[in-house]
Amino acid sequence: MASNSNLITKKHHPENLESPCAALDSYLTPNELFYIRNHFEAPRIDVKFWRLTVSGAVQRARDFTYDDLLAMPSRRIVATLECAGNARAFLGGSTPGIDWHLGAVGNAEWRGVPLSLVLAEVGFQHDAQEVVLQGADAGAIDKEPKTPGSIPFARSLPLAKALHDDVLLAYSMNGRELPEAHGFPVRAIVPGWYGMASVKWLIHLLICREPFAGYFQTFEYSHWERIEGNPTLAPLGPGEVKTEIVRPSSNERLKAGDVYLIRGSSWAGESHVASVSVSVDGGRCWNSAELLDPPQPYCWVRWQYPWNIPADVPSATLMARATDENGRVQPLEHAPEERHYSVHHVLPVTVHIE
Ligand SMILES: Nc1nc2c(c(=O)[nH]1)N[C@H]1C(S)=C(S)[C@@H](COP(=O)(O)O)O[C@H]1N2
Ligand SMILES: [Mo]
Repeated sequence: MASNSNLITKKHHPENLESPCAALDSYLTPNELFYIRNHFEAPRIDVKFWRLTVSGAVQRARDFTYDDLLAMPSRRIVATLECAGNARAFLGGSTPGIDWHLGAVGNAEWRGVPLSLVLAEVGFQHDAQEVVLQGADAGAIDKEPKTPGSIPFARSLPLAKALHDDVLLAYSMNGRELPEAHGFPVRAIVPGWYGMASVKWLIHLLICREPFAGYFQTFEYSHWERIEGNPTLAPLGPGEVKTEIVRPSSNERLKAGDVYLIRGSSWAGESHVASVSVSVDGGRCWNSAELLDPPQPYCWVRWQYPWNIPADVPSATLMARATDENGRVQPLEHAPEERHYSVHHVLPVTVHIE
C-alpha cells in the first residue's frame, strides 16, 4: 500500500497516519487526507474471490459477494470517525498506544447497505445477542497480555446498535470506491461510535449467543464503568462531546490589535453539537462561537470566534468547549476511568502576543 505524503506518519509498520490539523477545517475530509489506523498489516484482497460470510445464531447462514451487496438497497450517511486514542499525546507521561495529536479524526460521506438488511436476509435465532464484525487482517500481539497466536481484528456490536438503520456495510467514501487503506471492498460504519467499531476489510459477521470479549474490547478499547461504585471494565462504544481548536496552533505568534478568527471543529458521538463556547482568558469568561455548519447527529460542526487580540498581555490561553443536544458538556480534566482513551477534555492553546 503506497504511503501517503499528505498525512503525518505516527508508525510505519503497520501504517498509522494522522491528518494535518488543517484538514479539520474542511467539512468533508478528502479521502487523501483521512487518517489511517491499522493494528496489523493491511490485507491484500482480490474482490473476485472476496466473500462476506454470515454465520452463528442465524436461521440461514450464507455468503454475500461484492455484487450481492451492490445490488441491495443502499443508504448514505455523513459521519465523523474518530479514533478513541485521538489526542492521547496531550495526556503526557508514558501512556501506552500511538501518540496521536489532533488528527486521528475525519468526516466523510459513506454509502453502503444497512447491516440490518443483511441480518434480515439470514434471520436470527431467538437467543442471538451480538454481532461480531471480523476483518481480513490478523496478527499476534507479542507484548503482554499476549494473544494465543494470530488473531483477526474483530469487534462486536450489541443487537440494538447492529439493527439501527444508520449502521452500514460501506463500499463508498465521499462518492468514490472505498480506498484500500480504508477497508476495500467493504467496511462497517458505526456512526457515533469511536472508530474501532467500524471494522475494515470485513469478511465475517458472526452472530453470538453471549457477549464477545475479544482483545480489542477488553485489553484494548475498553474503559471503567461503575456498578454500585465498583469499577468494571466495559467495551468503548459511543463517542463523547469533543472540540479541537484548528487555528491558531499552540505557541503561534499573533499581532496585538489584530482581529483574529479562532476556528475549530466539535462533535458529539451519536448526538449533535448544540453550542460551542470560547474563552480567550484561560477559562474565566466564555463567549458563544458562531456555528458554520448545520448541527446533525454523528457529524462535526465547524465554528469560529472573532478575537480582538489585546495589546496589554504577552500571551493568552484559548479554550473551546461544546455542549450537545442532551446537555452534555466537555470536562476540564481527563477522567482516569477513560484510561488512555476518549481524550475529550478541554485542550488549552497558548499563543504569544507581540
Ligand atoms: N480490520 C480492521 N478494522 C479497523 C481497524 C483495524 O486495525 N483493522 N482499526 C480500527 C480503528 S481503531 C479505527 S480508529 C478505524 C480507522 O479507520 P480508518 O483507518 O479508515 O481511518 O478503523 C477501525 N477498523
Ligand atoms: Mo482507533
